[in-house]
Amino acid sequence: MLGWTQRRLTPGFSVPWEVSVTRCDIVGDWAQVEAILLAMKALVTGGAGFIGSHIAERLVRAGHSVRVLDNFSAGKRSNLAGFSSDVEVIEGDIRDPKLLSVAVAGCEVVFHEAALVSVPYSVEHPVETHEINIRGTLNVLEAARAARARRVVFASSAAIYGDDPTLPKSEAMLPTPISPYGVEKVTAEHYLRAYSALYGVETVALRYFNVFGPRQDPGSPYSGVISIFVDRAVAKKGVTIFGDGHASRDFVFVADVVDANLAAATREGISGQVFNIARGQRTTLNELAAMLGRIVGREIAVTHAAPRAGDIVDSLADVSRAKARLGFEAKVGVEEGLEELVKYMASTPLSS
Ligand code: UD2
Repeated sequence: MLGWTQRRLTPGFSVPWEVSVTRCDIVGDWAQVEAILLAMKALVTGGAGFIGSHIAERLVRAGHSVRVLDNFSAGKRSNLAGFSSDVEVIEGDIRDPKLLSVAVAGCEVVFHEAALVSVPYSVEHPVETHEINIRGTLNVLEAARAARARRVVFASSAAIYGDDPTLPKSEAMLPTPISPYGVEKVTAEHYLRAYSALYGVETVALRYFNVFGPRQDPGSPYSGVISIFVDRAVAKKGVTIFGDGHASRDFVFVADVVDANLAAATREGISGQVFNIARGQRTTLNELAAMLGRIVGREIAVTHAAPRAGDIVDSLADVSRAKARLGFEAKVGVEEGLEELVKYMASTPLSS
């Protein structure tokens, strides 16, 4: 494993992390020197989870130094397979401020993905999810402030929009969350903005819409609809659609969400801001089942059940702010992402 203060960009080319370009005696390749200067040390909280592990992997592949903090409640070591020797893994909880100060030490950017992500779970356990999603985020911000980290990029959620029927959802709308989870995410956003204004920690919040892709766990009743549908389709089973199937979501592929995170970590002049992260297109559940059928070459049997309590009907993001200020635009179409996910799920046995 590469040491924390020593990293290698190419075999045989290694420099101590702290070396500044004016002091370093690397001769020759300026592209390499530039890469060193642009490389960052990053902490990914929840870095063994679905989205966090994709962020960690992309950072590693781009030559950055990556530390992952995860309590492995939902995260899996198998999500780090393939690049685990290039990340430093700390097992622990964002509810532990002392551990966080160790985890953030020396990091320039923190990608804060750790959370209890289930809306229904937050409805059942609001005090527990408050502790993790609000107090835990405050702990991350405090650790970032103490460690003089440059920027915190936060995983917020479309849940902050609640059941406001206005479409598309724009960042200018007043948040009206209807679940503890939505309240927690918007509260955390307020903390981020305050930290940006008060303490000089740059902060950016990304409101994820319905993210899908490899490593999303299909195994719980709280799992994302696409992970459940693909898992069942690959196993040649039918799916259950809650409601008449006209409900729609703005699905966005996880690789695009990683792009958004990298832009949020590096763009200047966006501290204290929030951004919708989505494709800006709706797909209905019926369309999803039909698309999946085309991909697996077999019609998917659909059973309709009563709509899930608390579900919103339609979700669609206004993505113009992310495009204008982050330079972010989702590239992967829903069908293309589904194809990739089908291939992944067909070739990957479920692991715990
Ligand atoms: C997503 C996020 C959630 C929060 C919320 C904000 C996921 C997993 N959850 O919740 O964290 O950010 O957006 O609005 O991304 N459905 C079926 N059959 C199934 C499973 C689901 O029909 O087997 C339906 C479900 O009733 C809903 C739609 O699919 O109408 C999407 O459900 P979901 O759980 O994937 O995501 P959502 O939008 O409730």
